[in-house]
Amino acid sequence: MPNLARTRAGRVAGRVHNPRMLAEVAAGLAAPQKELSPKYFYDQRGSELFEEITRLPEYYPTRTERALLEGWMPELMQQLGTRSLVELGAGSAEKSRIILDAMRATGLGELYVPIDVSATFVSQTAAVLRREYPGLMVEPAIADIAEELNLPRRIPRPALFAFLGSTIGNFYPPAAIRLLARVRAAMEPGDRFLMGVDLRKDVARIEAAYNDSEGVTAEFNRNMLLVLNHELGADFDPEAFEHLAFYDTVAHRVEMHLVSSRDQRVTIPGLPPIAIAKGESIRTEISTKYDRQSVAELFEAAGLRIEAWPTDPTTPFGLVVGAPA
Ligand code: SAH
Ligand code: AVI
Repeated sequence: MPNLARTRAGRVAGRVHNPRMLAEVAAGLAAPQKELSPKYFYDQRGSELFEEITRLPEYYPTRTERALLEGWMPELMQQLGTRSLVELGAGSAEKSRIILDAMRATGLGELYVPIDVSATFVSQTAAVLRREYPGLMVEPAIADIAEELNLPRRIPRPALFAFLGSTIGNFYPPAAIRLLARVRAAMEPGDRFLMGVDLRKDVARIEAAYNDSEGVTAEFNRNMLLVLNHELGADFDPEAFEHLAFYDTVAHRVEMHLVSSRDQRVTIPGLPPIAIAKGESIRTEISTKYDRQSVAELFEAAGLRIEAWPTDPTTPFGLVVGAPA
């Protein structure tokens, strides 16, 4: 089965049965630089920790993006006449409400499709939104967007596809291009794509956002090991790993790692024991930072073009509107 959320249900008679996740984790931990996908951050606790991150003083992206959306959505929605909002990686849909409000104000909004790998979280979000927006159809889709979008069959058009929060930056370029090409393939004439991108800026400011003083990001990072313990029956000791986040000025991205504080051996049922040396790390996330040129290159490779980019020079974040090329 292609996505984490579906496989998460896969416990058979008390035994873990999640072959796809197991294979992915096995490959990642066998690589010279051990690596796990950031999609494994987001169980219920991980999603809550991310929400906490968005409220931290150091984590500027969320509040900056929100201000841009507030300033710009009413006019954009008037222009586009959007009937459906399809949102990738929607999470709690906190900022999506700004788009939904603007869509409601036009009187044209019919459908909201929040897509997320975090099944319980997105189902809760959908239930809350149905109460907040009577008259709006809310049809959540559970999908690993690296693999599929799992869209409903009927989507009233024109639709706005949205991918907020700079989550695109958590995908390596080939995967990011495949994902955007998938969005492009789902678009019809008149549809638009709205993407939030965190922009290159002062390194100290970026690094502070991923090394907050309250240690919430560190807890979010370690939570991935608890997800593996729960889903795969692994025996990671999160306390035996230190949070590390730094900015790579050549690749223009933050890297998050978990660094082993001692020589240790981890057991995951179905795999040979995994030796992790003191000081060795597991990379858990990249968070790429963009400029206009790098976004244009991604879009071009995916068959999209930049139609509008309403940043102002003082904001360290971009909201890009894309259209089929
Ligand atoms: N859009 C929200 C949430 C961002 S957090 C915001 O801007 O604040 C990233 C969200 O993407 C989480 O809800 C997470 O569950 C989801 N996500 C991460 N990787 C994913 C994947 N591969 N497929 C689907 N959803 C994913
Ligand atoms: C979801 N994503 C865009 C966040 C980011 O900034 O890359 C996840 C995150 N990782 C650490 N803090 C927040």
